[in-house]
Amino acid sequence: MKNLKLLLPLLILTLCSFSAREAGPADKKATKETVNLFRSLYDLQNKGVMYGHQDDLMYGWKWWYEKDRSDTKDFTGDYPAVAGFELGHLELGKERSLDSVSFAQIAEQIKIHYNRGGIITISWHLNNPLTMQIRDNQSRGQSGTAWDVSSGEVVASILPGGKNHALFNTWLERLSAFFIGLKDDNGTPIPFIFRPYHEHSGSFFWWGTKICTDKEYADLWRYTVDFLRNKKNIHNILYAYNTDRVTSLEQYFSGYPGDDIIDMLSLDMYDRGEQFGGELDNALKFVTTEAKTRNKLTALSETGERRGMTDWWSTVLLPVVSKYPVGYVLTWRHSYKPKFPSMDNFDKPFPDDFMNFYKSPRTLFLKEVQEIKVYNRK
Ligand code: BMA
Repeated sequence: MKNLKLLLPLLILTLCSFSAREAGPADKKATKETVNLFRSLYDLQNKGVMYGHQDDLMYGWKWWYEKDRSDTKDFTGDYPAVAGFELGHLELGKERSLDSVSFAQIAEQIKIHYNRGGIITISWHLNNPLTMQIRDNQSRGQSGTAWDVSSGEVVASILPGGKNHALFNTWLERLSAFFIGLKDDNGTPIPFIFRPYHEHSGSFFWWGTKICTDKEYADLWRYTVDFLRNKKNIHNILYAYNTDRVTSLEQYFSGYPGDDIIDMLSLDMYDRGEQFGGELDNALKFVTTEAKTRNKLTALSETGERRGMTDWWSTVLLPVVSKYPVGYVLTWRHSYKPKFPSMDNFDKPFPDDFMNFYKSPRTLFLKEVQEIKVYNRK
Protein backbone atom coordinates (compact mmCIF):
# COMPACT_ATOMS: atom_id res chain seq x y z
CA MET A 1 0.00 0.00 0.00
CA LYS A 2 2.81 2.34 1.04
CA ASN A 3 4.64 1.44 -2.14
CA LEU A 4 1.59 2.24 -4.20
CA LYS A 5 1.39 5.66 -2.56
CA LEU A 6 4.98 6.25 -3.55
CA LEU A 7 4.52 4.90 -7.02
CA LEU A 8 1.33 6.75 -7.84
CA PRO A 9 2.89 10.19 -8.44
CA LEU A 10 5.54 8.53 -10.58
CA LEU A 11 2.87 6.74 -12.58
CA ILE A 12 0.92 9.95 -13.12
CA LEU A 13 4.10 11.74 -14.18
CA THR A 14 4.93 8.97 -16.63
CA LEU A 15 1.42 9.02 -18.07
CA CYS A 16 1.54 12.80 -18.44
CA SER A 17 4.86 12.81 -20.23
CA PHE A 18 3.65 9.91 -22.36
CA SER A 19 0.59 11.87 -23.47
CA ALA A 20 2.72 14.97 -24.13
CA ARG A 21 5.08 12.88 -26.25
CA GLU A 22 2.14 11.48 -28.09
CA ALA A 23 0.79 14.88 -29.14
CA GLY A 24 0.97 15.01 -32.92
CA PRO A 25 -0.96 15.80 -36.09
CA ALA A 26 -4.39 14.27 -36.69
CA ASP A 27 -3.06 13.03 -40.05
CA LYS A 28 -1.34 9.74 -39.32
CA LYS A 29 0.58 10.09 -42.59
CA ALA A 30 1.80 13.63 -41.83
CA THR A 31 5.29 14.28 -43.21
CA LYS A 32 8.25 14.38 -40.85
CA GLU A 33 8.48 18.17 -41.09
CA THR A 34 4.77 18.49 -40.33
CA VAL A 35 5.06 16.28 -37.26
CA ASN A 36 8.03 18.37 -36.19
CA LEU A 37 6.09 21.56 -36.72
CA PHE A 38 3.18 20.25 -34.64
CA ARG A 39 5.45 19.19 -31.78
CA SER A 40 7.41 22.44 -31.87
CA LEU A 41 4.21 24.47 -31.76
CA TYR A 42 2.97 22.30 -28.93
CA ASP A 43 6.12 22.98 -26.89
CA LEU A 44 6.28 26.66 -27.83
CA GLN A 45 2.83 27.24 -26.34
CA ASN A 46 4.39 26.94 -22.91
CA LYS A 47 7.30 29.19 -23.77
CA GLY A 48 5.38 32.23 -24.94
CA VAL A 49 2.89 33.55 -27.44
CA MET A 50 4.07 34.04 -31.02
CA TYR A 51 3.12 37.12 -32.96
CA GLY A 52 1.45 36.62 -36.33
CA HIS A 53 0.45 39.14 -38.95
CA GLN A 54 -1.80 38.66 -41.96
CA ASP A 55 -0.26 39.51 -45.35
CA ASP A 56 2.78 40.91 -43.53
CA LEU A 57 5.11 39.81 -46.34
CA MET A 58 2.88 40.90 -49.22
CA TYR A 59 2.19 44.59 -48.57
CA GLY A 60 1.95 47.07 -45.75
CA TRP A 61 0.92 50.45 -44.55
CA LYS A 62 2.63 52.32 -47.37
CA TRP A 63 4.17 49.75 -49.70
CA TRP A 64 3.26 46.93 -52.05
CA TYR A 65 5.33 43.78 -52.51
CA GLU A 66 8.88 44.97 -51.87
CA LYS A 67 11.65 42.46 -51.46
CA ASP A 68 12.08 41.28 -47.83
CA ARG A 69 9.86 44.07 -46.57
CA SER A 70 7.45 43.69 -43.67
CA ASP A 71 5.63 46.27 -41.55
CA THR A 72 6.50 44.25 -38.46
CA LYS A 73 10.18 44.27 -39.39
CA ASP A 74 10.12 47.97 -40.34
CA PHE A 75 8.78 48.77 -36.88
CA THR A 76 10.49 46.27 -34.56
CA GLY A 77 13.50 44.99 -36.51
CA ASP A 78 12.16 41.45 -36.64
CA TYR A 79 9.64 39.56 -38.74
CA PRO A 80 6.51 38.06 -37.19
CA ALA A 81 6.93 34.42 -36.15
CA VAL A 82 3.72 33.57 -38.00
CA ALA A 83 2.99 34.88 -41.48
CA GLY A 84 -0.65 34.82 -42.59
CA PHE A 85 -1.74 34.43 -46.24
CA GLU A 86 -5.15 34.54 -47.90
CA LEU A 87 -6.37 32.41 -50.83
CA GLY A 88 -9.83 33.88 -51.60
CA HIS A 89 -10.48 33.71 -55.40
CA LEU A 90 -7.93 30.94 -55.95
CA GLU A 91 -11.00 28.72 -56.31
CA LEU A 92 -12.07 30.76 -59.34
CA GLY A 93 -8.83 30.06 -61.17
CA LYS A 94 -7.71 33.69 -60.88
CA GLU A 95 -4.12 34.85 -60.68
CA ARG A 96 -4.79 37.35 -57.90
CA SER A 97 -6.68 37.10 -54.63
CA LEU A 98 -9.74 39.06 -53.58
CA ASP A 99 -7.23 41.51 -52.07
CA SER A 100 -5.37 41.78 -55.41
CA VAL A 101 -2.39 39.77 -54.18
CA SER A 102 -0.67 37.50 -56.70
CA PHE A 103 -0.92 33.80 -55.83
CA ALA A 104 2.49 33.18 -57.40
CA GLN A 105 3.98 35.78 -55.06
CA ILE A 106 2.15 34.25 -52.11
CA ALA A 107 3.76 30.88 -52.93
CA GLU A 108 7.13 32.61 -53.19
CA GLN A 109 6.79 34.30 -49.79
CA ILE A 110 5.57 31.08 -48.15
CA LYS A 111 8.77 29.42 -49.28
CA ILE A 112 10.90 32.33 -48.09
CA HIS A 113 9.26 32.37 -44.67
CA TYR A 114 9.63 28.60 -44.39
CA ASN A 115 13.31 28.85 -45.27
CA ARG A 116 13.68 31.49 -42.57
CA GLY A 117 12.25 29.01 -40.07
CA GLY A 118 8.96 30.87 -39.65
CA ILE A 119 5.42 29.54 -39.40
CA ILE A 120 2.79 29.83 -42.12
CA THR A 121 -0.98 30.08 -41.76
CA ILE A 122 -3.47 30.22 -44.61
CA SER A 123 -7.07 31.50 -44.62
CA TRP A 124 -9.63 31.19 -47.42
CA HIS A 125 -12.49 33.64 -47.99
CA LEU A 126 -13.91 31.56 -50.83
CA ASN A 127 -16.83 32.83 -52.86
CA ASN A 128 -20.37 31.63 -52.31
CA PRO A 129 -20.66 28.79 -54.85
CA LEU A 130 -24.44 29.00 -54.98
CA THR A 131 -25.32 32.69 -54.98
CA MET A 132 -22.44 33.70 -57.23
CA GLN A 133 -24.36 31.96 -59.99
CA ILE A 134 -27.50 34.00 -59.41
CA ARG A 135 -27.50 37.53 -60.74
CA ASP A 136 -30.54 38.94 -59.04
CA ASN A 137 -30.19 37.81 -55.43
CA GLN A 138 -31.02 39.45 -52.12
CA SER A 139 -27.45 39.98 -51.08
CA ARG A 140 -26.71 43.39 -52.62
CA GLY A 141 -23.07 44.47 -52.03
CA GLN A 142 -21.94 41.05 -50.81
CA SER A 143 -23.37 39.31 -53.85
CA GLY A 144 -21.68 35.96 -54.46
CA THR A 145 -18.81 36.58 -52.02
CA ALA A 146 -17.84 34.69 -48.85
CA TRP A 147 -19.97 37.25 -46.98
CA ASP A 148 -23.12 36.47 -49.01
CA VAL A 149 -25.43 34.86 -46.45
CA SER A 150 -28.61 35.25 -48.48
CA SER A 151 -29.20 31.50 -48.93
CA GLY A 152 -29.30 28.73 -46.37
CA GLU A 153 -28.96 26.11 -49.10
CA VAL A 154 -25.37 26.67 -50.04
CA VAL A 155 -23.50 24.14 -47.89
CA ALA A 156 -25.97 21.35 -48.71
CA SER A 157 -25.63 22.25 -52.40
CA ILE A 158 -21.88 21.54 -52.48
CA LEU A 159 -21.84 18.34 -50.43
CA PRO A 160 -22.12 14.98 -52.25
CA GLY A 161 -25.51 14.79 -53.96
CA GLY A 162 -25.89 18.58 -54.08
CA LYS A 163 -26.30 20.45 -57.37
CA ASN A 164 -23.02 22.37 -56.91
CA HIS A 165 -20.96 19.40 -55.84
CA ALA A 166 -19.06 19.11 -59.11
CA LEU A 167 -18.29 22.84 -59.08
CA PHE A 168 -17.02 22.59 -55.51
CA ASN A 169 -14.76 19.70 -56.51
CA THR A 170 -13.14 21.92 -59.15
CA TRP A 171 -12.49 24.49 -56.43
CA LEU A 172 -10.85 21.84 -54.25
CA GLU A 173 -8.81 20.70 -57.25
CA ARG A 174 -7.44 24.23 -57.66
CA LEU A 175 -6.74 24.48 -53.95
CA SER A 176 -4.93 21.12 -54.04
CA ALA A 177 -2.82 22.18 -57.01
CA PHE A 178 -1.69 25.28 -55.12
CA PHE A 179 -0.91 23.27 -51.99
CA ILE A 180 0.99 20.60 -53.91
CA GLY A 181 3.13 23.37 -55.40
CA LEU A 182 4.33 24.50 -51.96
CA LYS A 183 7.72 22.78 -51.88
CA ASP A 184 11.23 23.78 -50.88
CA ASP A 185 14.26 23.48 -53.19
CA ASN A 186 14.67 19.80 -52.30
CA GLY A 187 11.07 19.07 -53.20
CA THR A 188 10.02 18.72 -49.56
CA PRO A 189 6.40 19.81 -49.02
CA ILE A 190 6.24 22.93 -46.85
CA PRO A 191 4.07 22.40 -43.75
CA PHE A 192 1.46 25.02 -42.95
CA ILE A 193 -1.64 25.71 -40.86
CA PHE A 194 -4.85 25.83 -42.92
CA ARG A 195 -7.86 27.66 -41.38
CA PRO A 196 -10.77 27.43 -43.82
CA TYR A 197 -14.46 28.02 -43.01
CA HIS A 198 -13.46 30.30 -40.18
CA GLU A 199 -15.55 32.06 -37.54
CA HIS A 200 -18.29 29.45 -37.66
CA SER A 201 -20.03 30.76 -34.51
CA GLY A 202 -20.82 33.99 -36.36
CA SER A 203 -23.31 34.27 -39.21
CA PHE A 204 -21.47 36.57 -41.58
CA PHE A 205 -19.97 33.94 -43.90
CA TRP A 206 -21.99 31.41 -45.91
CA TRP A 207 -20.69 28.62 -43.64
CA GLY A 208 -21.83 30.51 -40.51
CA THR A 209 -23.86 29.00 -37.72
CA LYS A 210 -27.25 30.29 -38.85
CA ILE A 211 -26.63 29.66 -42.55
CA CYS A 212 -26.08 25.89 -42.32
CA THR A 213 -26.71 23.14 -39.79
CA ASP A 214 -23.93 21.95 -37.50
CA LYS A 215 -23.99 18.62 -39.32
CA GLU A 216 -23.59 20.29 -42.73
CA TYR A 217 -20.71 22.36 -41.38
CA ALA A 218 -18.94 19.31 -39.96
CA ASP A 219 -19.59 17.42 -43.23
CA LEU A 220 -18.10 20.29 -45.24
CA TRP A 221 -14.96 20.11 -43.14
CA ARG A 222 -14.74 16.33 -43.32
CA TYR A 223 -15.29 16.32 -47.07
CA THR A 224 -12.58 18.95 -47.59
CA VAL A 225 -10.00 17.22 -45.42
CA ASP A 226 -10.77 13.84 -46.97
CA PHE A 227 -10.30 15.36 -50.44
CA LEU A 228 -6.94 16.94 -49.61
CA ARG A 229 -5.59 14.25 -47.32
CA ASN A 230 -6.83 11.03 -48.92
CA LYS A 231 -7.72 11.84 -52.51
CA LYS A 232 -4.80 14.19 -53.15
CA ASN A 233 -2.33 12.67 -50.71
CA ILE A 234 -1.41 16.00 -49.17
CA HIS A 235 0.18 15.39 -45.78
CA ASN A 236 1.80 18.69 -44.89
CA ILE A 237 -1.25 20.47 -43.47
CA LEU A 238 -2.23 21.21 -39.88
CA TYR A 239 -5.95 22.03 -39.80
CA ALA A 240 -7.25 24.81 -37.58
CA TYR A 241 -10.84 24.75 -36.39
CA ASN A 242 -12.01 28.31 -35.72
CA THR A 243 -14.88 30.29 -34.24
CA ASP A 244 -15.68 33.92 -33.72
CA ARG A 245 -16.51 35.09 -30.16
CA VAL A 246 -18.07 32.39 -28.00
CA THR A 247 -19.17 32.30 -24.38
CA SER A 248 -19.19 28.56 -23.69
CA LEU A 249 -17.36 25.42 -24.68
CA GLU A 250 -20.61 23.97 -25.98
CA GLN A 251 -21.02 26.93 -28.32
CA TYR A 252 -17.38 26.61 -29.37
CA PHE A 253 -17.78 22.99 -30.40
CA SER A 254 -21.09 23.18 -32.25
CA GLY A 255 -20.26 21.94 -35.72
CA TYR A 256 -16.83 20.56 -34.71
CA PRO A 257 -15.76 18.00 -37.32
CA GLY A 258 -13.74 15.76 -34.96
CA ASP A 259 -10.32 15.21 -33.43
CA ASP A 260 -9.28 12.98 -36.34
CA ILE A 261 -9.60 16.03 -38.63
CA ILE A 262 -8.48 18.95 -36.50
CA ASP A 263 -5.03 19.89 -35.15
CA MET A 264 -5.63 23.32 -33.71
CA LEU A 265 -8.43 24.86 -31.66
CA SER A 266 -8.41 28.52 -32.58
CA LEU A 267 -10.51 31.53 -31.82
CA ASP A 268 -11.05 34.93 -33.47
CA MET A 269 -12.03 37.86 -31.29
CA TYR A 270 -11.73 41.55 -32.03
CA ASP A 271 -11.90 44.26 -29.39
CA ARG A 272 -15.23 45.97 -29.87
CA GLY A 273 -15.68 47.40 -26.39
CA GLU A 274 -14.70 47.36 -22.74
CA GLN A 275 -16.04 43.86 -22.19
CA PHE A 276 -13.38 42.46 -24.56
CA GLY A 277 -10.70 41.60 -21.97
CA GLY A 278 -13.11 39.62 -19.80
CA GLU A 279 -14.72 37.84 -22.75
CA LEU A 280 -11.37 36.91 -24.21
CA ASP A 281 -10.13 35.67 -20.85
CA ASN A 282 -13.21 33.49 -20.44
CA ALA A 283 -12.99 31.99 -23.94
CA LEU A 284 -9.23 31.39 -23.89
CA LYS A 285 -9.56 29.66 -20.56
CA PHE A 286 -11.98 27.02 -21.80
CA VAL A 287 -10.44 26.66 -25.25
CA THR A 288 -6.88 26.18 -23.98
CA THR A 289 -7.99 23.82 -21.20
CA GLU A 290 -9.89 21.68 -23.70
CA ALA A 291 -6.99 21.77 -26.16
CA LYS A 292 -4.69 20.38 -23.49
CA THR A 293 -7.11 17.53 -22.79
CA ARG A 294 -7.29 16.69 -26.49
CA ASN A 295 -3.57 17.29 -27.24
CA LYS A 296 -4.39 20.05 -29.73
CA LEU A 297 -2.67 23.30 -30.60
CA THR A 298 -4.19 26.70 -29.85
CA ALA A 299 -4.26 30.21 -31.31
CA LEU A 300 -5.99 33.55 -31.13
CA SER A 301 -5.97 33.49 -34.89
CA GLU A 302 -7.48 36.94 -35.46
CA THR A 303 -7.66 39.85 -33.09
CA GLY A 304 -7.30 43.61 -33.21
CA GLU A 305 -7.83 46.91 -31.55
CA ARG A 306 -10.98 48.70 -32.62
CA ARG A 307 -11.52 51.30 -29.92
CA GLY A 308 -8.81 53.82 -30.71
CA MET A 309 -6.72 52.96 -27.64
CA THR A 310 -3.01 53.82 -27.63
CA ASP A 311 -1.95 51.20 -25.04
CA TRP A 312 -4.09 48.27 -26.17
CA TRP A 313 -1.23 45.88 -26.89
CA SER A 314 0.36 46.06 -23.46
CA THR A 315 -2.66 46.71 -21.24
CA VAL A 316 -5.46 44.73 -22.88
CA LEU A 317 -4.09 41.96 -25.14
CA LEU A 318 -0.83 40.97 -23.46
CA PRO A 319 -2.15 40.45 -19.90
CA VAL A 320 -4.87 38.06 -21.10
CA VAL A 321 -2.89 36.02 -23.61
CA SER A 322 -0.03 35.72 -21.10
CA LYS A 323 -2.29 33.80 -18.74
CA TYR A 324 -2.88 30.85 -21.07
CA PRO A 325 -0.90 28.56 -23.39
CA VAL A 326 -1.91 30.37 -26.57
CA GLY A 327 0.27 29.40 -29.53
CA TYR A 328 0.02 32.63 -31.45
CA VAL A 329 -1.86 35.88 -31.68
CA LEU A 330 -2.43 37.21 -35.20
CA THR A 331 -3.55 40.69 -36.18
CA TRP A 332 -5.13 41.32 -39.56
CA ARG A 333 -3.75 42.86 -42.69
CA HIS A 334 -2.56 46.43 -43.12
CA SER A 335 -4.56 47.36 -46.17
CA TYR A 336 -4.00 50.66 -47.90
CA LYS A 337 -7.32 51.96 -46.72
CA PRO A 338 -7.62 50.56 -43.23
CA LYS A 339 -11.15 50.15 -42.04
CA PHE A 340 -10.16 50.37 -38.42
CA PRO A 341 -7.24 52.79 -37.99
CA SER A 342 -6.03 53.37 -34.46
CA MET A 343 -5.53 56.86 -33.11
CA ASP A 344 -1.81 57.34 -33.17
CA ASN A 345 -0.58 55.40 -36.15
CA PHE A 346 -1.31 57.39 -39.25
CA ASP A 347 2.36 57.71 -40.10
CA LYS A 348 3.50 54.39 -38.68
CA PRO A 349 2.40 50.81 -39.28
CA PHE A 350 1.84 50.15 -35.55
CA PRO A 351 1.15 52.28 -32.48
CA ASP A 352 4.21 52.91 -30.25
CA ASP A 353 2.79 50.55 -27.66
CA PHE A 354 3.39 47.64 -30.03
CA MET A 355 7.06 47.88 -28.96
CA ASN A 356 6.05 47.00 -25.39
CA PHE A 357 4.34 43.91 -26.74
CA TYR A 358 7.42 43.10 -28.84
CA LYS A 359 9.82 43.54 -25.90
CA SER A 360 7.79 41.47 -23.47
CA PRO A 361 9.52 38.21 -22.48
CA ARG A 362 6.16 36.54 -23.05
CA THR A 363 6.05 37.26 -26.80
CA LEU A 364 7.97 35.48 -29.55
CA PHE A 365 8.90 36.93 -32.92
CA LEU A 366 10.78 35.23 -35.76
CA LYS A 367 14.31 35.32 -34.26
CA GLU A 368 13.18 33.50 -31.11
CA VAL A 369 11.42 30.85 -33.17
CA GLN A 370 14.32 30.44 -35.62
CA GLU A 371 16.49 29.20 -32.73
CA ILE A 372 14.19 26.22 -32.26
CA LYS A 373 14.26 25.03 -35.89
CA VAL A 374 10.62 24.07 -35.81
CA TYR A 375 10.76 21.81 -38.89
CA ASN A 376 13.95 19.94 -38.00
CA ARG A 377 13.68 18.63 -34.47
CA LYS A 378 15.71 15.65 -33.42
C1 BMA B 1 -11.34 40.69 -44.32
C2 BMA B 1 -11.10 42.10 -44.80
C3 BMA B 1 -11.32 42.09 -46.29
C4 BMA B 1 -10.43 41.03 -46.96
C5 BMA B 1 -10.57 39.68 -46.27
C6 BMA B 1 -9.60 38.65 -46.81
O1 BMA B 1 -11.39 40.58 -42.97
O2 BMA B 1 -9.79 42.52 -44.50
O3 BMA B 1 -11.04 43.35 -46.80
O4 BMA B 1 -10.74 40.91 -48.31
O5 BMA B 1 -10.39 39.82 -44.90
O6 BMA B 1 -8.28 39.02 -46.62
